[in-house]
Amino acid sequence: MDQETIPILKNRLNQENYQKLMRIHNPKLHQFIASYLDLCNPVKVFVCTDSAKDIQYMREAAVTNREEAELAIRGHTVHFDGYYDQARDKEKTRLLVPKGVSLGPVINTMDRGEGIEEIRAILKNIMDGQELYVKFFCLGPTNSEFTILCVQLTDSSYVAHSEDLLYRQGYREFLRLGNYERFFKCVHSQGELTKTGLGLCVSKNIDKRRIYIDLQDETIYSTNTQYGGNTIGLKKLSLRLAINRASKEGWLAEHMLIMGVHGPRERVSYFTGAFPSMCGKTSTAMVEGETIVGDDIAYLRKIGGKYRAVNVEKGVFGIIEGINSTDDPLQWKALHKQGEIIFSNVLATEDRSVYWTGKDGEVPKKGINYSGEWFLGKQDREGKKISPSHRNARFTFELKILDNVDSKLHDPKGVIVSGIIYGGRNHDTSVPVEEAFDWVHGIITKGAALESETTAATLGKEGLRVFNPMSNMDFLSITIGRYIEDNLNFGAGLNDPPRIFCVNYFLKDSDGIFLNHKTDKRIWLKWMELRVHGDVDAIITPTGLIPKYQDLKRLFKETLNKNYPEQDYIKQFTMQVPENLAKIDRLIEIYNARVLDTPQIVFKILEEQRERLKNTRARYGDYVSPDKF
Ligand code: SPV
Ligand code: MN
Repeated sequence: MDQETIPILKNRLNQENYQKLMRIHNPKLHQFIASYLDLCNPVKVFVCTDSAKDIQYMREAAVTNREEAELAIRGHTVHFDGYYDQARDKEKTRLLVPKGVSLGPVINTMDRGEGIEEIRAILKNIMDGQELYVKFFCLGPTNSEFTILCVQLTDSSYVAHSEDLLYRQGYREFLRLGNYERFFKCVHSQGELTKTGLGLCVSKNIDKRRIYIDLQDETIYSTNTQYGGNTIGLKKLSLRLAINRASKEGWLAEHMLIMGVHGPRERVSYFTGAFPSMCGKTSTAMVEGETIVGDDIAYLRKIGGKYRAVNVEKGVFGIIEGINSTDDPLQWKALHKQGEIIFSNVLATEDRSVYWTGKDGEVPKKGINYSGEWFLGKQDREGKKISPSHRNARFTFELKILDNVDSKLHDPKGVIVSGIIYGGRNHDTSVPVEEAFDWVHGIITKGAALESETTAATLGKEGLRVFNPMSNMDFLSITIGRYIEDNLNFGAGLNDPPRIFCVNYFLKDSDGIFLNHKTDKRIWLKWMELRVHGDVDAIITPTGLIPKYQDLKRLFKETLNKNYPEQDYIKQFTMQVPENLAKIDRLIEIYNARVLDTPQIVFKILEEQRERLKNTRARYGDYVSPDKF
């Protein structure tokens, strides 16, 4: 061991914390911690074990440090991020790569040497006068082939508290594994603080916000920010490390939900699902009638010829906007229960409760939010109306708070996956649900072809189609071509590869009215579940396999007790040939111009689909009713 390590630790940690750390026989871990104590220079260090007492310490610290304020319901707290610190900072999130390495024109990288030098300068003495928390976590279930251990250093008790809700504790795993060297390392500092509403502290020096990910040393740096997506090292920041590691080792790390879909005779079939933001991922994962394993990140491995998945997390950091008692009964109930929940960037009301946009009931006239004192009609410096809660306002809770958590959440072997869902968003192109012909066709025309359409509610122009392969674009740490290749290869060697589907909840008619109700997704799930067991037939179209009317009619009746008129089916499942051809043109353009290493097979499969669409058009015209096939 480095000569310096032990004296530094002895000097900076009190007896109790020093002993907690030394119980783990891991020189590399000790050295890592010592080096950042030296650099960041906190006044105090707390080493958090998995004990209830230590977890309680973190919970209380978040309130006493004024990073969270207690609400009327026991266990509920509110946290604010700074006005300009409300979302992931894509520009300042960089992958550090050694000289000569390129990840293509789309992925944001930076020279490793320069990045480390810059971040070390920012980190120097950044924790002056602050307490540093040393936390141990486990990505994936403990004691499993999937497990990756992580250590998080942070001066934010909100970050530490959030991670306690979102991830499995890892101190015991570190003890058990002893000299385990392949842990992920996360260093976070919120930097200097300033006060906002309720006297809560927020990061002050947003100009020095940096999120750097060192792929070589598997280390994450995050500074001068609090927003979870920038600071919770174990979430999307570790996902980038995991994608890189997985690619070398032949498994996959995906931006995916995992859920149990309940079929006939108590049969449960597991699905994974990738949806870009605002495409219905969380509402699918938590849908009534099914069970949830995870809503955000999955690790996937081939074990004994089977495709197995685990949830990397054990909690949810979910968007709260729009949650109401009618459309989201399970989330609604969970959010009103006693128990640990952190509400972030919502409106705190006079009665120490919270309001978010779209919640049942009236909009309060005033309260406190991420802009400070808030009142109806308040505008920001640019004259823009400030809504009571931010569009990206969130809740953080443990999955176990939900009534429909799946019993296999912590299974170290994971669940066997029988279907994969890619969920896009377009108003005019894709049918509500469709199965791919096979693995390769699915990965390419469903996964690698994922797009989401910007809406009036998102920034920028409405109706733009944003390319987002497997909904993982923001998190890729390998080239796009290699990532698609990894996904294609994953199917080989599986005894019975999962069927691949796509869904689109956002189809509209020519008057701009949605063609589906929010609850219709329950029917698509039931249909997919029957398909993976070969229990229903399907209709072959140029783009895939679609449901037969009679099967959907029966499922609507059985599941929702609803009549499903044939005219609705025809409208929803009409093949939109010009729009599908335009989508192929867009994809080929992107894969030619913006991806430098597109596997040839991508073009081949897309061209074949184009041919099928053209033949259909020659025979039946532009818009083809499903009964023609
Ligand atoms: C997402 O944006 O996909 C999220 C939230 O799940 S964040 O942690 O910000 O990535
Ligand atoms: Mn996500």
